[in-house]
Amino acid sequence: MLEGFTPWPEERAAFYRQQGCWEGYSLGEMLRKQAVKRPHTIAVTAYGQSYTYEQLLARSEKLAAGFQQLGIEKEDRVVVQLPNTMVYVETVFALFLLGALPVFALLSHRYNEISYFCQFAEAKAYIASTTYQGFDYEQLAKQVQQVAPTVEHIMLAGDTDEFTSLNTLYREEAMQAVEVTGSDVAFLQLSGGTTGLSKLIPRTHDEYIYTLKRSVEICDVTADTRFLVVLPVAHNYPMSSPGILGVFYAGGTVVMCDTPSADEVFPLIEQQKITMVALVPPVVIQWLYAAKYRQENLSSLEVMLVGGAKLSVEVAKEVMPTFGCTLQQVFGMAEGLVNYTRLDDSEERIIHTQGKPLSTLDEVKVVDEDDQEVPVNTEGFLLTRGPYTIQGYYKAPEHNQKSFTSDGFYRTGDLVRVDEAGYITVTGRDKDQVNRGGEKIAAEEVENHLLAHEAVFDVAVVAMPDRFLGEKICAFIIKNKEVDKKELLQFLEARGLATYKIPDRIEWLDAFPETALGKVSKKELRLLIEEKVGV
Ligand code: OOB
Repeated sequence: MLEGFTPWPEERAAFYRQQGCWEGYSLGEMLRKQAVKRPHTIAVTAYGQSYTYEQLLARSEKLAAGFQQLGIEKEDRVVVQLPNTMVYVETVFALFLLGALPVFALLSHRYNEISYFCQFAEAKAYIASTTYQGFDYEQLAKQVQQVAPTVEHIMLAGDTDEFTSLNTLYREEAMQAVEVTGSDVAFLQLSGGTTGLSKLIPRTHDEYIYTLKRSVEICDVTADTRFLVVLPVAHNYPMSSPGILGVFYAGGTVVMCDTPSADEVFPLIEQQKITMVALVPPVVIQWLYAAKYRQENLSSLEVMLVGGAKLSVEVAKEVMPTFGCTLQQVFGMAEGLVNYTRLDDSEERIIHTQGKPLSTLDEVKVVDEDDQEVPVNTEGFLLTRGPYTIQGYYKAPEHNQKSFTSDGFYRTGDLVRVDEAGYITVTGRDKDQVNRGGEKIAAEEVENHLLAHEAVFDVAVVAMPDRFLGEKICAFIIKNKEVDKKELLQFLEARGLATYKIPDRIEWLDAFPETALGKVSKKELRLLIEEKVGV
């Protein structure tokens, strides 16, 4: 078993198997099954190039053979930082076939994050593009190489002199078979993080495939589904709720695009007869606006999933009349629990709630400060346990003590209300995090970087309301010598902090408001900035 992975207690694992949740096969096997069942169906289309299930499997196996020749083996960690492209899909399946573990980095991650993932996961390899959207990942790879001695291989999509080009790794000779079972860890996802750097989330093949199976049933994904992925596909949501893997599970077609911009996407929806999309709230707002002036025929759209951050009731109300498709809210987390509104739910429920758990075996508790359950329809902290919610972060025993109860419930840090029918409404958050249009930022991480600047005496990072993104990052700073905002932001950039974590606003203060216990009152700071921005 992978070191640093917290397994389910034996009794509960046996129960989930007996209930038929965990079926014992791997994600690589899932693709193999589809390649036999529907070899000639198009699995994925990206920028004019399409692969059938048979072709996708063949390409992934060839790449797996190349990885194998380099010495990449089962349970080796491989940091993957690729855009929504064919190469992404092939790379990820090649690693699944080998039982190697992708660590899903985001394109916006920089030196700070990538070097940490490589070091912490003791990665054997790092896979990225050479350049993408103006950023030089080859340069980043050089810097990472200096500080991550376990990284033996750097492979880039594109031409590279310094490193290995992924193109050169596709082998004609067959890969050697590797036994990968359902109970093996499939990959490491990133947590939004509440303290310091992101935690890594180990997910097994069994439990992930179970989420695909249930998501496909609930979202009605079939072999006829044409799913458009526009969000960064490394996120748990576009990957599996139902996401690209759900579509592969059902034998449908994934169309990949690397921008959610309506100008590019609307023509694609018309041309590709897209039936399903998964969006975050800011993209919905942009699409609603674009729908007023754009002329494309979007009538093929049947379902629009929206999640990752709270969708306001006002925006939710407009989706169905504007796009003529069903809105499906999804409230999930990379740690596990995923909730959906159901396609046949009343409009009232679809607009006002974030759905109910994907499985009847998901246990959901809403508790007060003392971990006591609160009555139905009362706000409280959401705790959960179930057949696909992790039992612990990767190699983080201390953090796990805080994040899980003694009987294995995950403390989500979300404030919710649950109604008589089990439908959840997200009412707030009890974690020190900013949810910037679906991207999660741990306040403490940004604070630590700012504190490293000599002019910063103290700092508190909070969420500030934003009409479009829902929330943005505001850093309140007490300075001990003159410094301007621009300099501080450049300082963060130079430290290699991911772009989405750079504060949107800096406010100077002479002192911080305090709680009765003498701690910085972030609640008051939030009120202060709310008043200022007046959203
Ligand atoms: C998804 O996963 P993560 O890990 O990026 O973020 C999880 C957190 C939740 O704990 C919650 O705070 C927030 O994101 N969240 C929502 C939400 N969906 C996620 N808050 C309010 N309303 C929603 N609909 O974001 C994720 C993973 C799988 C499926 C969907 C989203």
